[in-house]
Amino acid sequence: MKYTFLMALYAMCSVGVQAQNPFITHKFIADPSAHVFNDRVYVYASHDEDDAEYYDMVDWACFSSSDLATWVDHGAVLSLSELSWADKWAWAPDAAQRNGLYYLYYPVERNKIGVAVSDRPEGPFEDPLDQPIIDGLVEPFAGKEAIDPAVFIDDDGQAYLYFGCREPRVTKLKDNMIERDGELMEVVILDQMGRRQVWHEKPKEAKNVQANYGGDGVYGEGPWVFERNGIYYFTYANGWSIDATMVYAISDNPLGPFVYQGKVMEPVSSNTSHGSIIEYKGQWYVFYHTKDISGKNYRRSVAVDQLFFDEKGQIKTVAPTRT
Ligand code: FUB
Repeated sequence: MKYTFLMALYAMCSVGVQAQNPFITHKFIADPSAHVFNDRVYVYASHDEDDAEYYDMVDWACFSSSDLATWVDHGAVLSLSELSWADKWAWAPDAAQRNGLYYLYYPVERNKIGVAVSDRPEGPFEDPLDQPIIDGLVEPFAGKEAIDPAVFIDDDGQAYLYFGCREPRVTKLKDNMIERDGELMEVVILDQMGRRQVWHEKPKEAKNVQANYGGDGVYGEGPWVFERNGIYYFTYANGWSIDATMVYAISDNPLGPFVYQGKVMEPVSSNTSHGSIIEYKGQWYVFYHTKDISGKNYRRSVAVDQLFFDEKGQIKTVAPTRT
């Protein structure tokens, strides 16, 4: 039944050339986590409801492409209705590949992260644990949000799971990818002078005045990690307001500390800015979302642009392609 449904959704959605953004237009899709699996780009993402007035998402989406121009919609790869331990808020997911299996990491209810497994990158994924691997209600950082998981597997095979809102966290994963290997650690971000960049809650009277912008290098949400030429890049949004955007810090260690460098891209139209970076066929790309189609922050659409580095490995700030 489920396979029949997915096969029906396995319709090609031609979107023309890659420069046309957003590149998925038949539904609202956000928080794109892109990966290259088997020479194909897979984008795992949130699925904003058509009439959304909040982030009340109920399932997770996946699209794939071999040319970034023509995309296959794989439908819902996992839904809240399939989970026994979560009821709401199917937010920004990520995925990883290891030992012939694919792992989907997904946050729910703003405080828990689960993992589901499939033998195919496009799913369907199933939850083998029947419980979260991160539970923000019982962890030492209780009160902060366990959202926005991002998995990075280093060349030595060690996998890391990053996540968090306002306070970025990381934990190592065991080789089976469904168990943590050790405690949660803070991801430390420093400025160029070596000073820690820490989110400060704004006083109530400051609401509406950049209340949800942490400061240039301050972590807000949406972590992503990749490695290039021995440099580990930690990218993230420095808040969720029209002033916030995707920025990055670098380190020689995937656990940090990371030193803030600057913007990955200029602010997008939506108040949230959440994306990912991959290399595909020799070209680097940044995936992100905007509200360019709907004009609504809760109804977002995914976009992709080329990304370039200078000779020192600094990211050249991307100007988002607008419709
Ligand atoms: O999609 C829901 C939330 O919006 C994500 O968790 C954040 O990163 C922001 O994009």
